[in-house]
Amino acid sequence: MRYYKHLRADMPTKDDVRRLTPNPAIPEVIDYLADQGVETYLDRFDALQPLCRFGLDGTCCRRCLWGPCIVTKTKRGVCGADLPLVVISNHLRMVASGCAAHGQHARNRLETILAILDGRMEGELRGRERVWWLAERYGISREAKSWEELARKVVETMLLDLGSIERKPLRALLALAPAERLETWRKLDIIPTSAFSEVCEALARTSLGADSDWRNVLKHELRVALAFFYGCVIGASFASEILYGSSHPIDVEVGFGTLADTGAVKVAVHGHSPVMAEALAEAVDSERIVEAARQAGADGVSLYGICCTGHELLGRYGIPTLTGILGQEFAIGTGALDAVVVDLQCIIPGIVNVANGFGTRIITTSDSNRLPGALHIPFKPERSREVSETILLAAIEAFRERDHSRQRIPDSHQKVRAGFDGDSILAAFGGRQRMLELLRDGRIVGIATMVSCNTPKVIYEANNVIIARELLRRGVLITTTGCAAHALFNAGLADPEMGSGVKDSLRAVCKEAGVPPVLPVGACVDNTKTMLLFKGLAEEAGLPLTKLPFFYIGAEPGNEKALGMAMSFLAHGIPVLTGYPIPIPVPTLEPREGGGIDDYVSNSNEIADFFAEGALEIVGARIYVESRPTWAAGLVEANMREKRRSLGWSQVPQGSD
Ligand code: XCC
Repeated sequence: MRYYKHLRADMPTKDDVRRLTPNPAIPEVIDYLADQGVETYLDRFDALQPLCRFGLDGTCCRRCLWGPCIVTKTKRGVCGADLPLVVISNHLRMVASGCAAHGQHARNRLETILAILDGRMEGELRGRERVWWLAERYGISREAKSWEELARKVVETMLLDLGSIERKPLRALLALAPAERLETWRKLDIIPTSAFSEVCEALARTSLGADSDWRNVLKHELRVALAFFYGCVIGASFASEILYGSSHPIDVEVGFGTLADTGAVKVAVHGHSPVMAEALAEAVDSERIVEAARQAGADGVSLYGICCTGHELLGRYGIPTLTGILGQEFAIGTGALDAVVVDLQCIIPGIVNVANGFGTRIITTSDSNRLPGALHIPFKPERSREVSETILLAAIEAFRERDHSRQRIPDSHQKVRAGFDGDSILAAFGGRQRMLELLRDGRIVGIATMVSCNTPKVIYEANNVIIARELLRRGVLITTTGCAAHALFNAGLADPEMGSGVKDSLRAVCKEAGVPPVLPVGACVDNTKTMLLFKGLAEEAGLPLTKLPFFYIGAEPGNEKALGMAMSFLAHGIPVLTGYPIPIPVPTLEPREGGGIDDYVSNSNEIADFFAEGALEIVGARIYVESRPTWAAGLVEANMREKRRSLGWSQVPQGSD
């Protein structure tokens, strides 16, 4: 391990990952790829060490051409910008970028709904309940003459939230946010307009000589975080439901072992948009594709999922997932995949090199996400069947041409019960009132959502898995999305039979409810489902979100989208744990000059202090940064116990019963 003193955190080497990852499939794949001379992110991460301190701390300012300026507590940039201004401006730009990214796939899905309504695309909208539900909340149910017209109005409203330049408050936020939060945000003056407008404002505000009051920049970050959630995340998640219907609990086998030779052409879908993946899922059984596969000597075409596109198909159809963002090279490195079809985001350029080593065809489908060396087949919703068949025929051709003898598939698969949402979780536990009772009496100590990405800065999947195991042992129920969910799947924690290592009282209630103690609720935009669950329980309790034992955990922060999600949960008053320092200087204790062994001064800064303390005063929650996963779980539990105590809820004995 490499120790970064100023972060007070380790970073693993490739060898550490190989020895210490909790995922049993990975050492075998790492060794195999090394044998084959194929480079992965692990090699590149090792080669880049040591990483730049100023980049890690967010103290390098590159927002104009006068610098770059490295600022410290005593040294300002050329324009006079000091450390808090540089750090928070950089941070805001990252959150704005995350907002743009989730906005991109919200737009992609919302436009698909309009294409169906206009008759430009074949298909029907399967999620009528979500349209009624939203229409009622937007106050447009009585105005529409037909169901289609209603759906159009709902989608147009969501598009306004995404991209209108009118200076009007974001509609979904007014319609869906808890009343207490609306009041808080109004007082803070952070109610956003549309997501894209707030992103533009963020870029303008952080340009040379613009907003130089770090507190005001931070206020805009909270505004962007709300636009991120109510404009983009809700837009994408609900659009998916309107298009394809809700997910339902479903049992599936997942992991690299599901690639074991079936004689089928194996195609992985990867990225975030369900639109192209859904079209492929329909086309695999078409006569033309079945026949083409047969002629190539294959037994049909099988689909697999990677990252969030994988979650979209997992929850609705039980299509197996393979891995999250950090495992994409490893999945291809099994040599089992004939093609990887990618849509939007989290598709790393390194996969082309690995794919070339195994004859796997990478097919890009969006102009926003091209890869040099890949085959590009633009996905057009209007010609979705035709394009899907062209893509699958290209995969079949790769199957025909490839050398299949170079496969090395680890025998690793896990049973998972996936496809939950707020309603199905409440139903399983007997409804809102009963679930609240379980929380009050301590059979469920608290609910944590474990979400977002993976990072090469921690041992592959380790932080997510260790924190989850520790929380289950302490009686905390977990919901999960995105790449965190893939890690928890691989560790067997979303298996409905999962029992050992779970606090007895939690195990008993999960058994009675027929659910695993880790509940997968979908892709990263489906954090809406956990938020609706939290909101429903808070309403039932008649309490603000800030008072309840809920937690947001990003154990392996890796993507700008994850920073935005953390900030949006924080703005809701839900405490955040980040499992590795994010680009904010970590406060340190330094020996006082001439002082004794216990005589230290705190070397902190305004931004770290805000996230650790100041946020508590204005939004009712704070960010914890803790890179040691067992300690991190302890912090979460302590916070939950503190809240239980102040609510007068029963105190549960610590540890396993
Ligand atoms: Fe991407 Fe969504 Fe993050 Fe995974 S979790 S690295 S955003 S695939 Ni959403």
